[in-house]
Amino acid sequence: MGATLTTNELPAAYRQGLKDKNLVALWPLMRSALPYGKPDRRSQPVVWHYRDIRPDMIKAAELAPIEKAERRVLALANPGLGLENVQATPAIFIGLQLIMPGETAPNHRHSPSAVRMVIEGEGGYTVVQGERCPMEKGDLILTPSGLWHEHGHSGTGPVIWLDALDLPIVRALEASYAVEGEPQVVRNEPDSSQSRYRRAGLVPYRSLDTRRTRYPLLRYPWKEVREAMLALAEVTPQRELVQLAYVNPETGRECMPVLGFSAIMLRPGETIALPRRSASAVLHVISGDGDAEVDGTTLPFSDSDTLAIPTHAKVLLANRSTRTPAFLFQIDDAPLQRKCGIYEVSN
Ligand code: 1HN
Repeated sequence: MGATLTTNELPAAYRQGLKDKNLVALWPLMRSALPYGKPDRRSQPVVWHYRDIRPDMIKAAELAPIEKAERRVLALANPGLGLENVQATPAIFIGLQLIMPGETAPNHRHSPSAVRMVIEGEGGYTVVQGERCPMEKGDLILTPSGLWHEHGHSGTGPVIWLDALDLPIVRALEASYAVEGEPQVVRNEPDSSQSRYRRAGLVPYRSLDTRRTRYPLLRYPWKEVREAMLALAEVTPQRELVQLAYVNPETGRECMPVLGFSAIMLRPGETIALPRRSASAVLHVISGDGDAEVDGTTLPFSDSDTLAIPTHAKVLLANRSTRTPAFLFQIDDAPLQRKCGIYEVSN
């Protein structure tokens, strides 16, 4: 393939004529739109250490009163994508949110979908569409597009959680907006992980016949996910990844349309490659110490750290402990990529 023409090689009058008519010659842009062989990526492999962020979170309680902040969030922004764009990866927004005892983050709903995972503190809860979801460390709580949600804190000490949203996608579609609402009326029953969907493999009978609820399960308690991971690890051969996907219990498919969620366990002393995928990802360390080698960059991680993994990256994960497992929570854009027909996996 020979060198392609640049815009400057076109006669000035022709260029001006195109501009005046809102036209653009594609041939000089072809290679940046469609790079050969592999995509150009601006996203960098990044690690955000919780120990560095925590003091800034606590300080935010003074600097940003909840009444004025609406949501007290520090965004984990990938420098390769421009900090002002608040993207951890091109599809994934990640923030850390702080709520203090007695505070409430007011009721609202919005077009982007969100999930939360608690990092520290007890007594936090999120009400989603009238369902009160307690937030214990490691629990995954969904607030899908359009569902009312508000947060509260009835315990002591700070509560800090990780927020993940498909905001960059919804913003790119110029479809991002929110609506504020009155406080919700909370249903007097436990969340559905403790009632209707108490156990994997069992669903309310009528769900076989009736039109399915789109989001039947909003809370995935870590206590149960952890037990399931330990049991899976027992039967998973060495050199095979111990990984569980969070799915919709009625469809068995991904629980949200754009972002996907899974838990990874690194057994004591284990070093293992992730499959190489076209999806970008964020890894959040629920517990453990180790190293992630991402496209040749080594990122050390400990409890509550968060890492950005660019699309198509080569990832090697190592658990530094020979005694305890490490647990990682993975957020990726594989569901969206599957829908677009662009999802690829290789080993
Ligand atoms: C949002 O609504 C929440 O509801 C958290 O807690 C983080 C980040 C960007 C836009 C909206 C929440 C958010 C957000």
